[in-house]
Amino acid sequence: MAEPLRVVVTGAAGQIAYSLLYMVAKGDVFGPNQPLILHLLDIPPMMGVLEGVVMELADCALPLLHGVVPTDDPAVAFNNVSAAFLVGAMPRKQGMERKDLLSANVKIFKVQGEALDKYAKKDVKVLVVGNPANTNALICSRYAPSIPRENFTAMTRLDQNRAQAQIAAKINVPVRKVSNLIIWGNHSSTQFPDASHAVVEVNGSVSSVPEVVKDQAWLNSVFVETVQKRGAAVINARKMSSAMSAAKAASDHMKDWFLGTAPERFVSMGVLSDGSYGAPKDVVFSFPVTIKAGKWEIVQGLKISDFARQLLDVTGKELEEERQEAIQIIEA
Ligand code: NAX
Repeated sequence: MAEPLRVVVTGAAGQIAYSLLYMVAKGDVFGPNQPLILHLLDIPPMMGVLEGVVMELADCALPLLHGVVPTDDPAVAFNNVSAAFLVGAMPRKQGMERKDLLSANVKIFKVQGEALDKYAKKDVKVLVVGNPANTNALICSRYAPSIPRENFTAMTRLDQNRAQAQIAAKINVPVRKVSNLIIWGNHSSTQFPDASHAVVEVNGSVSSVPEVVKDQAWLNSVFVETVQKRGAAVINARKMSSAMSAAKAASDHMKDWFLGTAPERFVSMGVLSDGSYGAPKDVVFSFPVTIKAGKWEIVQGLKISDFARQLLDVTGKELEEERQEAIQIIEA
């Protein structure tokens, strides 16, 4: 059997981690033959709760789980890790705008960037889940100069999975039949969920989603808004933010990053922008990517309609504004 891989989950006493830790520890992400040592980071007041999580992980009697390291010390948490799920942050509460979160959260990601730089493996793959995820990932990468910037990504996979579920329901096919949905831009209400390049398998043949849906007005309005506002809808119903689905999305993201995407298929990830599709450079922007041997590559050459262009510009502008605000907060 392979050597155990060290994986850190921050916010380990929180609600997303409660689902995520089980998925990771039972092999959903790194495969059924990869033993793991889980490092669990949270803040000092949560150490009691974390102890309960550690007990439950032990009580799951999971064969792949070779060790658990609970801690409130980033130096211990990030030591020698190959993968990092940065979940810990202040979650969005009912009625709270994402921008309110920026100030509280960018400082956390500066500290964690510095700790990754000092203690993690140099090829660590970092997935930022904590909001505002894109800008937190950007800040984190800036404070970890010894780690390649492409190793810092932000999660828009939950939005992609939500989009996929909406399309599957509309066409009335199982969700696994639908793929190549794109989330462009920020993980916020300005994101652009785009079905124009999506495909659906019907009776063994692959068709374009817009051709099957035959309702461009719905794709440009109800579909986009439903996905954009799904997080708020879950909060309204549950009185808490998405957790099980967020954990599943984090698993999907990291699994594809480690194990690669299927032929002809792409997934969406917030990655450092090189200006593709007219997006602003040097922000973490969600693009469609393919992944091979642990390296992502932005899918090129997709046609962008005038409608899409407008929405891409809006979300790009928001990310530039967030970057500016974040830098001001940190430098103040
Ligand atoms: P919880 O409040 O349940 O858990 C967060 C945990 O993080 C808490 O245990 C807290 O003590 C811990 N924490 C706070 N500061 C920390 C620090 N400096 N180091 C380590 N741990 C720290 O929130 P939860 O529902 O689990 O959500 C976590 C984050 O995910 C939030 O920022 C939330 O907004 C974000 N989300 C991101 C999504 C995405 O698609 N990118 C979707 C789901 C979710 O809303």
